Amino acid sequence: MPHVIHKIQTLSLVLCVVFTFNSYAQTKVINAGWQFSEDKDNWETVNIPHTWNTDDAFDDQPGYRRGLGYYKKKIFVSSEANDKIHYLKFNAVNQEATVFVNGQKVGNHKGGYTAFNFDVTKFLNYDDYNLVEVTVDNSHDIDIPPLDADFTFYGGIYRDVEFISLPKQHFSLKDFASDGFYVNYYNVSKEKAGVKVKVLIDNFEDKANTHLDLKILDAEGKIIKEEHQGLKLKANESKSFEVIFPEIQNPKLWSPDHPYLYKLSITLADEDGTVLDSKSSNLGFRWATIDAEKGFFLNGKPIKLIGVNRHQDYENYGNAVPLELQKKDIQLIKNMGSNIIRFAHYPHARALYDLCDELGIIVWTEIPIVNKVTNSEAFFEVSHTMQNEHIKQYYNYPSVVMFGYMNEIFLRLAFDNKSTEKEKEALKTTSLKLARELEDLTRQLAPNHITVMAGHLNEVYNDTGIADLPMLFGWNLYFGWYDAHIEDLGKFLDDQHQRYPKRSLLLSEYGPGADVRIFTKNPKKFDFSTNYQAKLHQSYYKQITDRPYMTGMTAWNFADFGSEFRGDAMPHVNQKGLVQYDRTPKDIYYWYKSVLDDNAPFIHIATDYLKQLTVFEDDTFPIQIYSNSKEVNVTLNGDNLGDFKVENAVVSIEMPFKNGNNSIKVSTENISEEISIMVNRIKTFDFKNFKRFGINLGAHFHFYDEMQNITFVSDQAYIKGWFGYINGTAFGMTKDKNQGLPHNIKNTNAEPLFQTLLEGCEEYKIDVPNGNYKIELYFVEPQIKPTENIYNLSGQTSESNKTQRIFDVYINDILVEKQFNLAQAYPEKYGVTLQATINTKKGITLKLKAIEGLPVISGVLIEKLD
Ligand code: GCB
Repeated sequence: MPHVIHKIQTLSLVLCVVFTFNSYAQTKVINAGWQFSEDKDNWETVNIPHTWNTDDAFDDQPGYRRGLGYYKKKIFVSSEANDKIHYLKFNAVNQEATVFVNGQKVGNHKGGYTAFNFDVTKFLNYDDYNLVEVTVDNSHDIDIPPLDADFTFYGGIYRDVEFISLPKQHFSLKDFASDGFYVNYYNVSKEKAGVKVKVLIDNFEDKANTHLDLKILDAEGKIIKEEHQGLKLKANESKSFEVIFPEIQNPKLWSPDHPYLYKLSITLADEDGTVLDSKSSNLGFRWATIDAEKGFFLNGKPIKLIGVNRHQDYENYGNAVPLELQKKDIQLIKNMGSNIIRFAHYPHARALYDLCDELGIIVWTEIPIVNKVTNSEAFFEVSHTMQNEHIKQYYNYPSVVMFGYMNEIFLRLAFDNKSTEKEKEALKTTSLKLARELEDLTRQLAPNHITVMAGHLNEVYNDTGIADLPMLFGWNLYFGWYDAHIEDLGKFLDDQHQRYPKRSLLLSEYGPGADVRIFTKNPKKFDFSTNYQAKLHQSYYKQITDRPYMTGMTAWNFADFGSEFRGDAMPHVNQKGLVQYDRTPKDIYYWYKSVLDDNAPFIHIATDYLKQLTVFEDDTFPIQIYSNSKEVNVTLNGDNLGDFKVENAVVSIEMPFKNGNNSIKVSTENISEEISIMVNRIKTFDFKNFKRFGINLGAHFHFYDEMQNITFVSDQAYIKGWFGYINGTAFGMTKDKNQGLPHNIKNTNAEPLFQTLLEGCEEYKIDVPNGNYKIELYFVEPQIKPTENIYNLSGQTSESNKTQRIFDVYINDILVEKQFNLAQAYPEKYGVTLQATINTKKGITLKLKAIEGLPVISGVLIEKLD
């Protein structure tokens, strides 16, 4: 899929330099005007957030640039700041950064998703420009997680860079780049709640006397508690202090429905009372518990956790996404009615956790140890550092309830057919060892949080005992997609629950791929139709809410996201989102809103993507209506179809559409929703209501092609007076997989047209009336090298017969292509279009005469010329 990038220049967002004066502590965001180069010869000016993979991770060339990127920028430091301590802070650089100031190396950091900083004081020149250089590397590195995962590892400096100048006494920045203080709670109940704060102070000069001032303010800004503490600091000492507030009586509790926040403010002042440094944090009083039998409880009340996973990237931006856009995600997730987000598979921007505090969304956050581990000291060390950074930087957000550290750690092992049994056992042992260490570390650093881990459908998580390490185990389950049937979910979970009754469970991932260009009245497994997406999610929701022991479920994924090697209906993108890659909601988003959000009456008619729906003769087409009401009344073109009971937030109605514009109106007692939908009703195949007719050969679904603005209808066996194949079979389709060629097809954006095809079709008839027609035929050679893409259905490759395929193409006995040999004449997986104009008095018959192998064909488009 060639990907055209329209860079939106959000100048106001990226060029701003923000100065925050915290008395004497000063933070400058230095995002604007960096020089960037891939080779140190050619430089361009860029702004942070930046990545060099926005384009190449989506083009027709396999792979994307994983290597070095160089950044440099000059910053002026005035002599008025020469008594300060200066830090450079990077909020995230993927994935390894080496930082230089004025030509001298100041430090190196490994890991692409957490913040780090360096004290650069001794490298600076005052009243002068100082050169900051950063060498960034996103190459595969066996010592840095993630080693392997289903998302694109965009390289670059993609979160804010800050230049921080501090007086000689300040809140420490040295504890894994945390804010230098940690909020803990004690005795939290409806009646009372206590706060204790651990503060880390660094003193960079002779002994000093300072004061700590801590205040708790309510949501209106009223001070409700205050603590002072005088501190004596020895020369060059780093010291931690604990300040304990007396309990607050009758606190307002924090929950998704009532996310009441208090504020903590901390200032550090010198002997004269001059403020040196200040910090603040949200405070939220809440307590969370889990019960293997009864599920999740917040503040003593049961809550079914229902929400989404989120990846951080965004169409056309890679991971370098303006924060304002990212914040809209959190708002969309809240508006859908979610009460939980799993920030997968790595820590996301901290501002988003702030928003979760404010909006009332419970957070599961984790570090990116995904699919496999390396048995090296370095890998273990980086993993430990990452979890330290993660917990210390994200500790104070009341929304963060769960800290995790591994996802599907045995995935590669499960698909490994090269290693010996001994090697596999060794890998299990190493993974388990790391898991134990990280579990211990997490419990030690975050004793009041719930520890979590997610696994995939495999007994190895039970057999090794790894699933019993965390307090809550998440299953990522794709029944009805990669595995068996939608209905198997509940059976699997019941079995697990029976076998491991003490283990608390969450369904941490589930969902099918869905492309808004694909729709069908007959949804099938692995067809990427939005209809199948609706079917799976609606069933999963019921299966989970029917089971009290399940703490909850988080859909995979909130939004479509970049995964370079994927061959979904839109290649390079994992399309399991509830919203598209540009965040336009798919219909399923509104179904979730209907089932989860009862704040206000809501109706959605799921027709957003039915572009140029075609129905034949007296056929109907099923339309889903989503609502949080109990009953809805439906009219079609003014005819009352009746009152319908809404079950599981959905009503499905077979619509007897007329040709042309149809109006559907849905009303409940107090609201109504009306949409109009264009329908092509074809009573006879006469080309009167329509000029063009497209068929998606080998497919059971319709495909709307935006470029040509036409919907290719699903295929059928020949019906006299209409169209269809005389012989041939749908290539690569099985009962478990209804996408023929799960690959990027070069030279086209219309993958679903090419990915489904007929093989061995020697004759195809289209009974058009007499006249002149332009005909386009679409082809792709499906025989390709096998891949190791484990995300495109377990173990199946799309390699067909190994012989070459040569055939002559005839339209009504006119030879339009002789000895057509796609493998010979075109690159691999290349979409080819043949065009012809004909005059016919006997309909259209396509003949693909085999010379060698079985002929293939992907689609037909016919245009009546007069
Ligand atoms: C999983 C992984 C996730 C993938 C997802 C998928 O189980 O945890 O990273 O993206 O499956 O879509 O296959």
